[in-house]
Amino acid sequence: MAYPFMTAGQAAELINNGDVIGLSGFTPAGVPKAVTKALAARAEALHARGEAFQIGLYTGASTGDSTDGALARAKAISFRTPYQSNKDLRASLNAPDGAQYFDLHLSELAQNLRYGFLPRPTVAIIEACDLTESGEVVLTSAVGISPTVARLADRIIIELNSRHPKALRGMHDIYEPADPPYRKEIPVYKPSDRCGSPILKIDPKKVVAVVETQLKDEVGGFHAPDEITARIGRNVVEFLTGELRAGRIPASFLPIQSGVGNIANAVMAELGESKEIPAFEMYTEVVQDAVIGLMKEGRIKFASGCSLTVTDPVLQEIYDNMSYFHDKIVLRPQEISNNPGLVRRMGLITINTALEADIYGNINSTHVTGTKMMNGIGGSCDFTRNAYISIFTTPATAKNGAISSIVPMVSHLDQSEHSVKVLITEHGIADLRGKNPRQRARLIIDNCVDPIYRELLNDYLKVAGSAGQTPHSLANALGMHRTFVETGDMRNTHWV
Ligand code: 0RQ
Repeated sequence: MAYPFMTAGQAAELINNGDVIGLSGFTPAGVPKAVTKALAARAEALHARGEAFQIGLYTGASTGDSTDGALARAKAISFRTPYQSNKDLRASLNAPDGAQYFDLHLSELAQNLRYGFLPRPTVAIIEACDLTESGEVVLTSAVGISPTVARLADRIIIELNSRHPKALRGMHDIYEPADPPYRKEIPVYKPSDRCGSPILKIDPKKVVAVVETQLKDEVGGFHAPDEITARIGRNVVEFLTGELRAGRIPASFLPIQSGVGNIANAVMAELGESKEIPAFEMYTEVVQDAVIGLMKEGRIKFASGCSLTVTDPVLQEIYDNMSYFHDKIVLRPQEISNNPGLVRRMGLITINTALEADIYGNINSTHVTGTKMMNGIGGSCDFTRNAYISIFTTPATAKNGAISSIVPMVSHLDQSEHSVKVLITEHGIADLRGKNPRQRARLIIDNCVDPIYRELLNDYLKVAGSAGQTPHSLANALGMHRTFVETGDMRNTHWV
């Protein structure tokens, strides 16, 4: 059939106030960029005429500025889930009258849409590198929730992006599980197993627009590892090599999941350099720059992910060397890349980053001083709760020492003490397995807290007293946060 080719502006005209849009992509990789930007311009023009225009927005995780940024600035988003990292959207969702945002486990979004827990997407916008007349779509640098939104939506807009080569065909593994009570075991037993189809099959009759683009993924760069992130990475390596020597990790090693951001990138680089850790596989959601570097060196044998969240030069390197990378990477829907059952089955070693941890091992990855949303939980809980060993990393301080990342009680809870096995900062390792809360507090304060905060936290334990399984002084538990809000520096804290 002949598809309706048109401009991004014309395609944006096909989207109505109140539509619920599902986008391809995961993080800024593979996300549509042309129609969303045109949609933001359309919203601004309509708002200037006094007309209402807002859409609900789903995608795999975060996006880039042409999507979340442009639409947030245009006040065009009524609700958004499951994860974001754009500064303008962040400002909007933290404002009382901004976009409604709900933070969701990434593995759950597609099934929540199928179950009818969330409004059904009416329009899917899918970035593709190839599209056939019979409705075979080859996705680009990510999968995300594409299979589900393309199936549930009434209308599909394809952004056909020639930045990505058609040779990507075969790198994706598209599989949508049946819903309960008919769901079966997902047949993935090791990271390189495939259980689905290399193409996404859509109903060609639903395609209302095809927009040709050449736009690059808007993946931001990483800070080069610095002394602190390198020390965190070396501590992760020290912990894992100790586990290998003790025989608690098999000599062939186990697949690694690694989170998002600068610290995760630096930790991967240190893991790659270790002489004791054998070449390993990744079963993760975001494949970041460091993973590709280690793959070239043969340190990473295979990576299963949901996206190639790599900077453009690194993406180009993959595309220039497709014969090398094609059979070493598989991109899956996030309900498979982050599937809790598969995480437990394969025995993943998971490494994620905290904004803050408390002395008992609870983790806050999302809310600054308990109120202001940073990004979201992403897939961190999908992995942590089901890991073989779950590790959390964080620099011991933030904002030049004005914040201690380790506090008496987290101001928001994302991972509970029951799921967190190991906490690591640049100062050391707290192995929390089999420890009671008092023992955990001792290990975390002695090994992980920055020396400038050690006395303060030891004094907290004194005011907390000895009553209860998990001693706390309720008058002081959030005292470090309160002091930061009032004075800008947690070092001014005095216990009452
Ligand atoms: O602020 O940006 O103004 O400099 O937080 O901190 O140290 O650069 O760390 O880039 O690794 O991000 C938890 C946000 C860490 C990320 C988080 C400030 C600090 C800095 C960033 P600036 P760093 P990273 C799979 C897993 C949740 C999702 C997840 C994240 C900024 O890792 O979003 O794990 N994780 N997904 O100064 C106030 C504190 C702070 C603080 C740091 N205690 N209070 N500010 N900062 N600690 C991937 C996906 O799901 C897609």
